[in-house]
Amino acid sequence: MSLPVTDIPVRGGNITAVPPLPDSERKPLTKKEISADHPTWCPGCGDFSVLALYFKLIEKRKLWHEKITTIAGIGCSSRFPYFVQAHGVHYIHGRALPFASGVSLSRPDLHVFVFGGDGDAFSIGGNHFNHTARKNIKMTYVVMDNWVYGLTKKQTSPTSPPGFKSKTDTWGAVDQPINPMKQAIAAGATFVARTTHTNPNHVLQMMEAAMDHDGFGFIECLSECVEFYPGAFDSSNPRKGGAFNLVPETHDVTDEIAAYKLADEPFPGRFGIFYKVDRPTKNKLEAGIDAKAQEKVKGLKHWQILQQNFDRMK
Ligand SMILES: Cc1ncc(C[n+]2csc(CCOP(=O)(O)OP(=O)(O)O)c2C)c(N)n1
Ligand code: SF4
Ligand SMILES: [Mg+2]
Repeated sequence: MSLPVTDIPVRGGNITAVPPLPDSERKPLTKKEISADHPTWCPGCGDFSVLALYFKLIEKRKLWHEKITTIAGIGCSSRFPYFVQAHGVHYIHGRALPFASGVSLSRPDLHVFVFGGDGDAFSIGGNHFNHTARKNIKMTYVVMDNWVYGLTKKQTSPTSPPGFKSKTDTWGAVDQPINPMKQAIAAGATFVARTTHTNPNHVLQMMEAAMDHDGFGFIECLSECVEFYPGAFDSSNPRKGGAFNLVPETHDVTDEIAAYKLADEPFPGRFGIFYKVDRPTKNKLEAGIDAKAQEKVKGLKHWQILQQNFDRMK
């Protein structure tokens, strides 16, 4: 559906908004049109492949600039939005999800993609992860898990395995690591999947499935930090003598306990969708409240209702 040509008043005159072509006539964005700055990641970093697959997703699914937003916190992986020529935010460390929640709830027409690292997601942002998951706010969250803080040059992360030697654990990590899959399921995420940067087709498949899910879609994507944790995921990579085992076809994705059991398998474990259930999103629940309130205020605009409330407080 094309919009009418409109004049938008600006200082010094009007500008004419040209109506967009109908979706059916628009061409998918090309990589050239969606890539921004040259990524500053180390050569060989796993994050490159995740970015390349995001571009592929945008092209394949005909996602145009005005339909999506790309949000991240802080970290090497969180530099993501810099490299995407689209609306996006490089936000505060660990706070990408609350920001993304605001965007998702206020702009249900957008698809919100969030990218970040294991530290950003489970350390400083751990609290936000749990709450965004339980609220089932519609978005796709890809955690590029490299088992280390890359940007700050090798500290232990919440997913680093015991014994990992880093600047914060010179004798080797002693703490029990977080299992991102179990964490996501327990927190109430309604879509939980696992993939690895060394299998591009699988990454794309998981991103598409998460995007199509109506709710909080979480993907743990193993993404090697070749600088500070080289070889971490070799045992999951058939090209390095490892094993890439898919979730068994018989697995029931709505069975929470079965999903837990899959998540409990020792590394390299399984890849694919562990858990997927339908539960109303906060977006839908709030829209319902809003619609009921609208009936009472007889078509007032949101800002007018706010104004009324402020006036009452005077
Ligand atoms: C409030 C705050 N605390 C600490 C930092 C320092 N810091 C920046 S990135 C980061 C960890 C990044 O690790 P991760 O999220 O795993 O991303 P990676 O670099 O590994 O992709 C830390 C501790 C910061 N920028 N802001
Ligand atoms: S430090 Fe590690 S995570 Fe960061 S860009 Fe380099 S390889 Fe990637
Ligand atoms: Mg990391």
